[in-house]
Amino acid sequence: MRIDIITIFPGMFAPLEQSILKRAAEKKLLEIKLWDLRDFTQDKHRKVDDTAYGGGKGMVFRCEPVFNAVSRAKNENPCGKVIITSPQGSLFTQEAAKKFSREQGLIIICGHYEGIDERVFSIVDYEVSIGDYVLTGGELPAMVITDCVARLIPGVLPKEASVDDSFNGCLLDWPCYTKPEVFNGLRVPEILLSGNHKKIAEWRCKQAEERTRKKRPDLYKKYLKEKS
Ligand code: 4H4
Repeated sequence: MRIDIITIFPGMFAPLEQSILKRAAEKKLLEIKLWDLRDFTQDKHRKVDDTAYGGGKGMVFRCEPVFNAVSRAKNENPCGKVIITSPQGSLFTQEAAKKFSREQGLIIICGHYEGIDERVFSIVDYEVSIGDYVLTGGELPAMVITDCVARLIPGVLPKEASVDDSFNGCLLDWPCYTKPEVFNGLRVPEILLSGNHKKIAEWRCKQAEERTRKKRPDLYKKYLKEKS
């Protein structure tokens, strides 16, 4: 998958060059290209924003550099769906990540703290929020979306890793343990040492149900509804 990210802070994306995403790029499963929005301005000051028509405080992202950057990205990622990160967007969920991971490509515009010329949304396919809180910029949301989508691309996660993790369906993950069997007097549940895989699977399902009921009653209600 090809993911193009349009941003005024390309230096913020170093985390995407590490770990699993670095290996995915090396395996040619994922290609991430950053575009500095300032490279698509026409003035010597490389202005990406300007004062708002109608007055009011704050600056607004100009549409021309964004249109130019998206057009340039489309040349290399012609099937890329255009996403803009914004607190006003649809909430990003694991289901949305699965949907995006099935696309041939994504072009992510990092939203701006002040606002974006409304005409930009005429070229946007999805306006996406990572949660009901306000950040200083859309770069962290772009990294969250990229990370969550990329790990779903077949072959990106090590084969022993679990794609089937929390938020798959409606249940949270069951508790997990590793060596030692006893630590600070805290024991690993005997069932996990039994070797009885059927019983272990039953215990894990019960634990996931109980954990979801306690921690995320909203998800548990959805789980019961889908189960019935
Ligand atoms: C927009 C900040 C508007 C402040 C923003 C204002 C998110 C999020 C986000 C940069 C944008 C912020 N993006 N999920 N949550 N002027 N982006 O917070 O209304 O105060 O995706 S304002």
